[in-house]
Amino acid sequence: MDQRDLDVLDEIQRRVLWLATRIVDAANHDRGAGDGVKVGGHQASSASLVTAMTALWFAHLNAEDRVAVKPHASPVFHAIQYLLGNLDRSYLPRLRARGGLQSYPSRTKDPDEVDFSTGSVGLGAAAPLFAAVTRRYVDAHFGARPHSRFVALIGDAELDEGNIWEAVADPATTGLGNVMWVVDFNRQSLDRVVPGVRIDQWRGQFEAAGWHVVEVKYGRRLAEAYDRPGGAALRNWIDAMPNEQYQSLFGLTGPALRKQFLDGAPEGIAALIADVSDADLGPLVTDLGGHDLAALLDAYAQCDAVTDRPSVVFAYTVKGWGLPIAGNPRNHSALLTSEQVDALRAAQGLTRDTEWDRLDPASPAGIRAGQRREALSRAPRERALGVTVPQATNVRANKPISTQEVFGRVLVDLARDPQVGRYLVTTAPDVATSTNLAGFINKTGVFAPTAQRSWSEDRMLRWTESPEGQHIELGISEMNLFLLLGQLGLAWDLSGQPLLPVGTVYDPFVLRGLDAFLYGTYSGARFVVAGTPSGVTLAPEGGAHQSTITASVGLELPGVTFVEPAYAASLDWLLCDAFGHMAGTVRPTTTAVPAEDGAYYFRLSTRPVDQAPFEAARARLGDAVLRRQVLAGAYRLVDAHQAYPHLADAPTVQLAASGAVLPEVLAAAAELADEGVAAHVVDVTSLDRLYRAWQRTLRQGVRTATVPSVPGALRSAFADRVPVVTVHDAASHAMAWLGSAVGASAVPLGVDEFGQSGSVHDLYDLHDLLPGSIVNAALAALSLR
Ligand SMILES: Cc1ncc(C[n+]2csc(CCOP(=O)(O)OP(=O)(O)O)c2C)c(N)n1
Ligand SMILES: [Mg+2]
Repeated sequence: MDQRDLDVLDEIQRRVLWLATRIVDAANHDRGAGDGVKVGGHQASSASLVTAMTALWFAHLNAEDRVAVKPHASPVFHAIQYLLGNLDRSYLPRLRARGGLQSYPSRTKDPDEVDFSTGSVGLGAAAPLFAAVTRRYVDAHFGARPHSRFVALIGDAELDEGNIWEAVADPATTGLGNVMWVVDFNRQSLDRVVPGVRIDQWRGQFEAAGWHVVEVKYGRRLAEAYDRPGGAALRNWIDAMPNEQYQSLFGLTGPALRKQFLDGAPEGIAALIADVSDADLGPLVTDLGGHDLAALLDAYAQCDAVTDRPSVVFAYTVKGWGLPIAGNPRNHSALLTSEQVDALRAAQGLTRDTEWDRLDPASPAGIRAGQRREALSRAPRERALGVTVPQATNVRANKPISTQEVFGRVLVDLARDPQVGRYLVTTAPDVATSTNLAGFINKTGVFAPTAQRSWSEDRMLRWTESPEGQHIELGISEMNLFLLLGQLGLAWDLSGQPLLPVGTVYDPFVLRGLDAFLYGTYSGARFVVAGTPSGVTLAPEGGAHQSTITASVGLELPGVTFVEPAYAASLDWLLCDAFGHMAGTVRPTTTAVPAEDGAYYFRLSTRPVDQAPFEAARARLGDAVLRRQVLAGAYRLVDAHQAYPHLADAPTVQLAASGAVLPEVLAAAAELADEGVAAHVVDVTSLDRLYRAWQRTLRQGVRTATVPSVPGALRSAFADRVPVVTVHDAASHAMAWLGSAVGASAVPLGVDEFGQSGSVHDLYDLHDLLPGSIVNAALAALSLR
């Protein structure tokens, strides 16, 4: 790239800086009087990345490359998309407005094409690494895709997030030469100038994990000064200076700047800068490489040349570069005053009439933008897999069996399916065998970029590692699990191949990965995750492994369908249906279930459960009706009036339960019958679908001021206005709403304390989940009426 090209890029980056700054300014100052809540936006954090991002989009990236943008640099991203012609001008004054540009880049909400959502720092940063893991898998299984580079633009304080290092350290992410992280190394976080010089520690951590590290520390002015006689001493002094002192220079000029710069400096430094004028001193000593286009492009090229491992570029930058707030320790959410914005506009040669203009298409900068727009345009990608997933597998259970075991068997059976099998990919954070993925692993093998020799023979588990394997094993990091699931679930877009990803995790540790779970679903990823075993039913495992709030988490997470079946056939149907939704090919029999587009969370158990009651319900309702109700979220497992005709006129209750506690609930119903109370038993297979159905009709009523109807899923399983006992191996709160939904009093039973070790019976006793307690709860519900 010659000087003329660099000058064009420099002109472009000045415009990017202006637009990014003005986008935030307009959000705060141009829109009508607000509601007292600050609008916000990050002019300083944006300015910091202007050079690195201009170099990427206007000189370095190819159409197939994918980039995660530091959340608070979203104005820079949108400014660039606007200059490229990919964003309508009407959006520019609408940062942080409803339907406008999102505060942080969003795949699903922004009007221009965002590759990775970001916002929760650390997660978006790691996402491209897992997208590259996914690409390596896709290339090995489905043929090489056009080459992509996966880039992350990361704030330096993001490196304080542990998930970054979990991702870097995992063997599954090694050797990915198509990954480049660019660290916006401005030495400032939100609150402060970060103390100490941390680069040596970070460099060591990356290198220990096998990464290629590049530092872009100084710009050309300083590089030239270092080449002069005595330059080495100057460099040593700047290198050794504490961050806080260095950052303080940005706010100073003239003799004050010189004095501060020399404070603590060794003998001779003053003489070295004696011939630098006061006016030139600031630009000289703050001349950092992260604002030197040529130095950055050179660093990117160095990363391209290293193809056997990921690269990280430490780009030394100035937070607030080019703005009056540069380097100010309190600049994180500082906004320029209107006068300062006016001055910046004037310095750009722009007026109020021309301030939002694109680059003149006839100018060299405008021509470059036009060329880059073409070079970066991509063909649309297909989301649907387009294969037919069966409604059920061949898995049969004729003895007591746990849902965890059925889950493993269904996956093995689907792995044999000629259409579906090859798209399945499983992953687990070191719990594959203890969550029943062994059968699948035996059948399909473990994924490794190159075939590995197996050193031990184990007939129960053949751990064969090769590029054909369909299980990706992770170290114990639930963050990594959900980050990988999220990226496998976006493979249709980021790697041009839809997949059917499945992850397993001990249910309590869903919470450990929760922010990454949310990240994946916020990004619109489709995957299945099984939390197993769950609740206190994993009894001897004890309190530290018992999950109680996960049912509520599953119920409440948007973009996630939460299911908790108890019986083998219902799990089989639900899992096949989930894959059908993910493949984009759900058949008409499941129209009772509204359109779902996202992830599925199966909460499972290791408790073997007798299947006979389910078969009795199947005989009573018929296969088709039962399946439809199971998918809709609930069915009547026992109809008291059919089971106990002599109780036709007796007081009636309904016992609603999910998952492993159903045997106790059935026993309670039998006891109640002995006491002359008719108790229906409702198996709630998906609390989530049921709740959504209820909410839909309620909201419809609220919005249209009409009387809400009772949704079909509730009507077919529950009796209207009949008292309810809910029984759940989870916080009692999750099911408590069912009382209002059926219009009757309710007594919710569940686990609301930390648990301890014991047998299932011991723990059910401790938490009032035994039949005797359920009977008493039913009598209480009847008397509350
Ligand atoms: C998980 C999480 N915690 C906290 C925040 C709030 N936050 C946003 S930016 C930021 C500081 C980031 O500093 P750095 O990464 O160095 O970015 P800079 O603005 O300096 O470029 C913080 C604490 C967040 N967005 N996400
Ligand atoms: Mg920073």
